[in-house]
This record gives sequence, structure tokens and C-alpha cells, in this order.
Amino acid sequence: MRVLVTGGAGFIGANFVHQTVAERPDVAVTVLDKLTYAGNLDSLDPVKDKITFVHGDVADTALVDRLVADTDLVVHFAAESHNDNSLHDPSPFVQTNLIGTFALLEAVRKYDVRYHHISTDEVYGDLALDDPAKFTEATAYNPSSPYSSTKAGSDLLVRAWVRSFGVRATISNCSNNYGPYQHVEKFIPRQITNVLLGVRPKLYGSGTNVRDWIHVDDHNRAVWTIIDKGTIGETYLIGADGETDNRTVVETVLELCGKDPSDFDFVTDRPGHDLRYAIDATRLRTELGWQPVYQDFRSGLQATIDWYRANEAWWRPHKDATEVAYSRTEQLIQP
Ligand code: NAD
Ligand code: TDX
Repeated sequence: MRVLVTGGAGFIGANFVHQTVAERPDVAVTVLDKLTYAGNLDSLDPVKDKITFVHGDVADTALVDRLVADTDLVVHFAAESHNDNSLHDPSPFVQTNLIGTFALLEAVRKYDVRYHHISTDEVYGDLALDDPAKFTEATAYNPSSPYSSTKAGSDLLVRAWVRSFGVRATISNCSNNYGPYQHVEKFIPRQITNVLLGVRPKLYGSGTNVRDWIHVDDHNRAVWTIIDKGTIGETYLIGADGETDNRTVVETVLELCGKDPSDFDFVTDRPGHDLRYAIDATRLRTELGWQPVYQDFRSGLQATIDWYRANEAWWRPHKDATEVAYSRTEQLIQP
């Protein structure tokens, strides 16, 4: 089977490529990636002799047409993925997340190629902290940020291309991922690398916001499960019951690094900051038989800290520029 993985030099896509090369010797992987600030070829170094890498843009219709004509499956990870960036400059989010998805959909439609669309739980907006509800496949779309609204729009394009043109597509909406190769702009790697460098972690607002953490390998195994067993045209939510508030995450990182768990700072909150995400993955578990391997967030976090400690050469070149960008808008506040 030939698979075109878009965004394969990013966090989740690179882990998907590693897992696929290790566990599916019958699959030939081609990665299409623009290598934006978030893409890193070093993340593919361990598998570089076993895959084909194409440097290019998912919105480049001629290139996408040529690559899709020559594949059996497209798994579309490529996106602008950081909420904070989308608040400063939404333009690349509209271009890549909407126009890029449109280009892929037109190509898979033309060549009748199976397509899996990677999306996020943020398309559903947020939940109150004390609400017993979780997101399900039936929850109405209500995105908050430029990032999540462009992801929601891209999901809707996929649904329309399934219904109007018979495109053979599935969609997955996953909760917050953690694990190796995640860019240091994101919450968990930012705080781990801060602590490793002796810098105090930074919590937005009151630190009470809740995210539903899942290990990236569990996300990617769920994606393969949906490709193997999912029903065309359907959406599946992916989550591992990992609800944790941000303050607890920071305290746990500090503790696992042997530091004082209260040694962090509060900084200005993200505008429009979603309060809580929570996924009900019953459908994926019962209909398709998927279960997460990483059931214990604390041990998954420990393994992730160990990875960042052992792979400073991977993240150190990107750390200073990331922190300079944050320092332009971030200010210390009292709790
Ligand atoms: P990332 O920012 O780490 O990686 C994105 C990759 O896409 C990079 O390699 C980048 O170079 C590439 N890219 C960006 N624009 C491109 C373009 N126009 N053409 C080709 N390549 C381009 O993102 P991630 O965290 O790995 O997220 C991957 C996907 O998973 C995204 O679609 C995101 O919305 C979704 N998702 C992420 C999470 C999470 O917690 N990180 C959770 C749920 C869903
Ligand atoms: O320094 C920080 N301090 C802080 O308190 C950063 C970077 C973040 N935060 C908070 C904001 C969020 O409540 O931590 C939480 C997680 O933040 P991010 O890592 O930026 O993730 P989030 O905005 O929740 O979105 C992530 O999950 C869903 C991914 O970036 C998206 O691509 C995915 O769709």
C-alpha cells in the first residue's frame, strides 16, 4: 500500500511515520511537507532511508495532483497548528488549513483515492469546568479561535466532498497530544524545556483550564484503526480519558524533574482561551475496538521528559526564538 502523509515532518505526522515504518512493512510512505517553522527534517532522520520525502505545499495543486495520482491513501496531518500564532496572524491558517485541504480533496476526488482527515476536538468549542458532559460525534461545531475555525471549516469541506462527490473519506477529531518531537512552542514541551534550562514554567491565566491529554502513539494507532476498520463518511473522536488542569501538569513536570512543584509563574491569559476539552471516545472503543496503551499520564509524561532530556540537540536550536516571540506579548501576573 502506498501512503501519502502530509505534514509528516511535524509532531504527530513524524510519529505516525515512525510507527508506520516500524509496524507496517507492507506500507510505502511518501511525506509531503512544506517545512514551515514547525516542520523539522531531523524528526524523520531515523527513518530517512525507508521513506520518500517531498518538500512542498499542500496548497500547490499541480504537485498535489501528481502525488495523489500515485498513491492509495492520503493521511492529511499538515496544518498550521498553534492557537497562539493564529491570534497574531490568521492568514497562513486560512491558506493551509482551508485551501490546502481543498487542494487535497479535489485530487482524491479526481483519482478516487482513500483519504483520512486529521482534526481536533477544538472544533467543538469548549466545556464548562464543572460540566459532566464530554464531546461526542454528535456535538455541534462551535470553534473559538482562528486555528480551530479553520480546522472546523476543513472538516466541513471533507463532509461535503463525501456527500456531494462520493469521496472515500473518514475524519478523526483528537484531543491534546503529548510525546516526543513536539515543537517547544506547545504547552508541555515548553514547560519541560524551561525546567531543563532552569527557567520557571509559564501558566496562562489562573492555570485552571483543562485539556484531555493523549499520548501521540495512541492517537496514531487510532488513526490506523479508523483507516483499517472505519466506515467511509464517518467521524470518530479520539481521546484517552486524560483530563488534567494546566496547573497540575506544570506541578507534575516540576516534581518529576526533582524541582519544587510551586516554582512556576502565572502570565497573561490567551485571549478567548477555551476552558475545557473532554472527549467521549466510546464509539472508537466499542465499534472499532481501539484502546490506549498509555493509561497513566504521569508515566507517559516521565517518558516524554526523558526524551527531551536525551534529545536537547533536537529542540535547543528552536527554543530561544520561541521564547523571544512569547516575550513580546506575555507579562507576569499575580495568581
Ligand atoms: P505541527 O505544527 O507540529 O506540524 C505541522 C506540519 O505541517 C509541519 O511539519 C509543517 O511543516 C507542515 N505544514 C504546515 N503547512 C504546510 C503546507 N502548507 N504544506 C505542507 N506542509 C505543511 O502540528 P501537529 O501538532 O503535528 O498537528 C498535526 C495535525 O494534527 C494538525 O492537523 C492538527 O490540527 C491536528 N491535531 C493536533 C493535536 C495536537 O495536540 N497537537 C491534537 C488534535 C489534532
Ligand atoms: O506556555 C503556555 N502556558 C499555558 O498555560 C502554553 C504554550 C499554553 N498554556 C495553556 C493553554 C492551553 O490551555 O496550556 C494549554 C495547552 O496549550 P497548547 O499546547 O497551546 O494547546 P491547545 O491550545 O490546547 O491546542 C492543542 O491541542 C489541540 C494543539 O496545539 C492543537 O493543534 C490541537 O488541535
